[in-house]
Amino acid sequence: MTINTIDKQRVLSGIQPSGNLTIGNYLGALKQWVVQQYNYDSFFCVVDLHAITVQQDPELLRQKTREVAALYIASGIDPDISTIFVQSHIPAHSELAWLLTCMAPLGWLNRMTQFKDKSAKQSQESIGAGLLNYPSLMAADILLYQANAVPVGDDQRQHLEFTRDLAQRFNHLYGETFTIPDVMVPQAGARIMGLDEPTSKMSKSTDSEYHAIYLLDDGAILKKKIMRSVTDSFREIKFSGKPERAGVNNLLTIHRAITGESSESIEEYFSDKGYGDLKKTVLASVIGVLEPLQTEYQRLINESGYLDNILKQGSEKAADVANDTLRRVRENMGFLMQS
Ligand code: AQP
Repeated sequence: MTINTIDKQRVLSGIQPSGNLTIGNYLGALKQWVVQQYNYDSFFCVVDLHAITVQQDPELLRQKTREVAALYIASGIDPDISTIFVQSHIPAHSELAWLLTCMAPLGWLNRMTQFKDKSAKQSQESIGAGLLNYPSLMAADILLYQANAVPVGDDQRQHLEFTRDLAQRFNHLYGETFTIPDVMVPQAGARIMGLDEPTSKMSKSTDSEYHAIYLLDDGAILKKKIMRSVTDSFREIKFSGKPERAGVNNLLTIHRAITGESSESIEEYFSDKGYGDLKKTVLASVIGVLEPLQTEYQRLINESGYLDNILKQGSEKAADVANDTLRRVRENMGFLMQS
């Protein structure tokens, strides 16, 4: 059953303002949002409520929230076409997250890879319950907007499956309420790995200096990071699933995701070249995509009132849809409705 009444199918996605956005966020998420906004009724939020599942500095969180919203637009999300908003501006997210938390089986939550990975980095005493409940909040984000599809990188696939299972469970218990969303993972760039440790996902909250390519890194820093990236001693430039070849594979993956060229033509191009050439070519393609993005970012972050206006308009539109769903959820669950 599709609850959307509009002609276009709807998508929803978001990024946490938990640090500097990486080329992984761009290639795994933003780049495909830009293309899809013309075909779908698109809602893109800055998921600040997710960011606080690990401790954030309040001033930095505020700053990064604006920065992420500006990067959405600088990457090509058109606020005249897509709805851009901040998650915490819509209280319905927190409320539905609680309602879903109450029916999310602990066994399902405990199986989530992201929870296992992130909690392994902290002591038992310092892990907040929000980290465990992160997937219920993500389910609330998606289900509030009756999204038909969710464009995410491969790392979020498990959370999407969780959302689908929870929505089905809810519909079974309380009657048809939510659209069951499909996952949409890009073919190239679905999982970009750390430059310094190519068997781990590139993440914005990893501290190591040479781990991530940030969207706002300048040319000199990009050069330093890419030229120092981990490769191997095989001297063969080919895509490969082998862990010992992960560094070269990652550089090739970044290049393919940016240029859209086929794997075959990339391998052919590098067949008579060395790792130094590979790094220089990847550097050029990264700079080619980041330079115009950074210019646009600087232009709009300095335009007084522009961003706040976009976020205000976005949250008004988002609230209409979210509150409508929440009203139906409350009614179906048996809460006493106010007259
Ligand atoms: N390395 C990646 N490769 C491909 N896609 C990625 N995404 C993130 N990293 C990669 C995609 O970006 C979107 C937003 O992610 P997020 O910030 O909400 O959460 P995350 O997946 O946990 O991203 P990070 O960078 O690893 O953040 P931290 O370090 O704060 O946890 C998602 O669509 C994701 O797939």
